[in-house]
Amino acid sequence: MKVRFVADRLKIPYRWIDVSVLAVETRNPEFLAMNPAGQVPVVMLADGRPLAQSNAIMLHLAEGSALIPADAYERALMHQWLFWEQYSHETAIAVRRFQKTYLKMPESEIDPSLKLKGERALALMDRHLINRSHFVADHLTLADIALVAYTRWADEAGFDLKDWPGVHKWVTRVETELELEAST
Ligand SMILES: N[C@@H](CCC(=O)N[C@@H](CS)C(=O)NCC(=O)O)C(=O)O
Repeated sequence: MKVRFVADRLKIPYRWIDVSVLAVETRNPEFLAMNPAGQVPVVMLADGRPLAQSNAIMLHLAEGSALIPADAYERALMHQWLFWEQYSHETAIAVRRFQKTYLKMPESEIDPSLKLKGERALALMDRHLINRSHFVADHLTLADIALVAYTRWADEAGFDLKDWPGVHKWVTRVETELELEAST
């Protein structure tokens, strides 16, 4: 969805192809030729070159746009959040959501450390958002888009965003900016 949000925001035309992880379509030879890691998302650029990893794709699509701050320090801060999202956020909230919602695993079978890790991530975001409208600078950047993608579905991962009101408010703001249907 991060890739789609950026493409829609920047009015970049695309053809969307659903690939089912559950049906193991990510292991087809044609898919592996595009991304040997066997993961979505992957894009095929207009010239036929593939690119994987959601944040790498966003960075490529958004080059030269207002979604990437012009100021070098602000740009570095945006990267700081993108790296953090991959290591400390997605690995807890997205993984729990996948296990609960798609694999339908009972709570007792889910690694309990994922809950704690997700709560820590949401608490850190909540603290950061005190007196801030966005993660970096005072406008929408890729940091917001990367973080909102799974945060807006945190309830499906077993987190109630009402416990982190700053995050909840920010999700609503970013959803409005991206013209998304409200998730909460
Ligand atoms: N860090 C990667 C994570 C990609 C990822 O984990 N994709 C999952 C679905 S959300 C997937 O394709 N899993 C299939 C698999 O690993 O076999 C990114 O942000 O693009």
